[in-house]
Amino acid sequence: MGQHRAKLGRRGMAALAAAGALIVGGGAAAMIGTSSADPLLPVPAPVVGTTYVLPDLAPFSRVTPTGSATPGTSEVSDAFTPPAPTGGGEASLRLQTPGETDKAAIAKAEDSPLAEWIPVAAYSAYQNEAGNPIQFPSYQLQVDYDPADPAVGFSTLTYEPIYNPATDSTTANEWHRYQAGAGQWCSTRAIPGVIAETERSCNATRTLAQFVAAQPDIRVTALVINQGTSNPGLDAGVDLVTTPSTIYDFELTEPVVIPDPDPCEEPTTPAHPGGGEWGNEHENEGHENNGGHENEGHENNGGHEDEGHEKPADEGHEQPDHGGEEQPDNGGHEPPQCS
Ligand SMILES: [Ca+2]
Ligand SMILES: [Ca+2]
Repeated sequence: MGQHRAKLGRRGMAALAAAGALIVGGGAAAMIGTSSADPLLPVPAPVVGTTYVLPDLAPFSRVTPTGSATPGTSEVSDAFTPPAPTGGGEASLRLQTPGETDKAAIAKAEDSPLAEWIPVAAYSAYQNEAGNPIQFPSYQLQVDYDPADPAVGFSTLTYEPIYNPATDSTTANEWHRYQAGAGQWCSTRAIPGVIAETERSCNATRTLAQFVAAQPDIRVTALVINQGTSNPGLDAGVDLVTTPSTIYDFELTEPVVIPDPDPCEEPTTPAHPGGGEWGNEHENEGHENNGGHENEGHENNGGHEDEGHEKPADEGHEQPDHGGEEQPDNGGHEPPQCS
């Protein structure tokens, strides 16, 4: 959008609004056109690589609790206020674990070096209600530090605000952005060189860089968004889960994208004062039909007919010796070209 805005700087707000790719969620889409008083301002186009996760949760799957764990709930919801973090649309993933043994988790397979997650892993989270106010959903990575041996190397690394009190706010009823890749993680299992047996089960934390340093072959095999067990009374949200390959944006419906209109046919272009059309026929843009221009330096100065009348390029219209011809709102003369 920034590039677009710069190019269209001369063309006024109406043209700017028309030129921006508009993206709105299903709810807001219904508002378009209901009132001319509603400002229809351009909002950022989706970041390349955004993946919308709709109520079926694909490409994630709900994790079935094992052992003594009992199922909590996981669903896409717009119930929170606000329903999503800034830039996260109109909904989020809502996780609820009312009971002590309740567990709500969704997961998807991954296959990439753990090192790739260090600069990017992040998520936004929100706490609506909590039995313990420091508890939030966690960002988990299942890893294999010995990919060559099927019997060795599995663990689950967990990032949670409770392990990162120096950087992570846990204030309720507002969205927080947690830079997991830069923070402290714990491990369910011992990992040689980085997590001792006494440190497993989240009795110690390390940075992802420390895991990679100890186990250079360590790979991520799954991404898990988890809440519980031992999170009774927690009702929380997660959105904009960033991984090395994409950003997962949980939404009730696929946002509507209104593509850029053709800049050559936009209705905001004013009528040509000489009755011609903008941008296409240069010979009709003030050279012959507007009258007087032939006496303003085209024929008398010599050579100008070649510069402005026969070449397809627009060069003649921005030059000072054609000064009287340049229009202040001439949509056809700035890139992108309309030929
Ligand atoms: Ca293995
Ligand atoms: Ca969202």
